[in-house]
Parts: sequence; structure tokens; C-alpha cells
Amino acid sequence: MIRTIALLCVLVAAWPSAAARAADVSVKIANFTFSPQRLTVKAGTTVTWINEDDIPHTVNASSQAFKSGALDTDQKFSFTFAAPGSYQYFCALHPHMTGTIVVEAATGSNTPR
Ligand SMILES: [Cu+2]
Repeated sequence: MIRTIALLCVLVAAWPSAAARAADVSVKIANFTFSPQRLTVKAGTTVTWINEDDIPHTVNASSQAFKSGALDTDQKFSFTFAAPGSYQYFCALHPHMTGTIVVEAATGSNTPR
């Protein structure tokens, strides 16, 4: 419980713009699993992975669009998905750990055409 509160404080401190950018989301890494394993976001969304396991994990895109390096406990990695598409990723240390980020075109008046 205390650990959860401490983590929330860290998150708020690290993301001063979190309230203004409510669309930004996080993926938890725990028990050798990315959670949620499949996530759909709008283009322009920043996704942050947080390692809650006691051992290191990585977040590597199959396309090599992003690559975190080893994340120790409570370490985070963020990537902003600018382009729509389906992004498969895995943990380089435990390749059976996989996840997918599906990026949809952003809607709004400033969307070209
Ligand atoms: Cu791993």
C-alpha cells in the first residue's frame, strides 16, 4: 500500500502535464507479463512502461521503432506513438513476454485530410 502511494507520487512528480494530457497511458510489467497486453491508443499518445517486477525487463519493438534497454524495478520507459499502426513488442531478456500497441489515427479538426 505504501509502495503504491509512493509510486503514485513519483508518477505525479514525473508527469507535471499528466492532467492536461489525460490520454497518455501506462503499461505495467509484472509477473513476467505486460499489462494490458494489448492496448489501443490515438496517434500522439505517450505510453509509459513501468517495471514492477524484482528483476530487469526490456521493452523492444519488433520493428525496432523503440528499445528501452534493461529496466530495473520501478524504472520506466516512455515512447510517443506518432504514426498509426500495430506495434508488436517483447522483452529481450524473456522473449515469451510480448505485447501490442495499436495506434489509431488521431481524430480532430487538425487531422490532415
Ligand atoms: Cu523480461
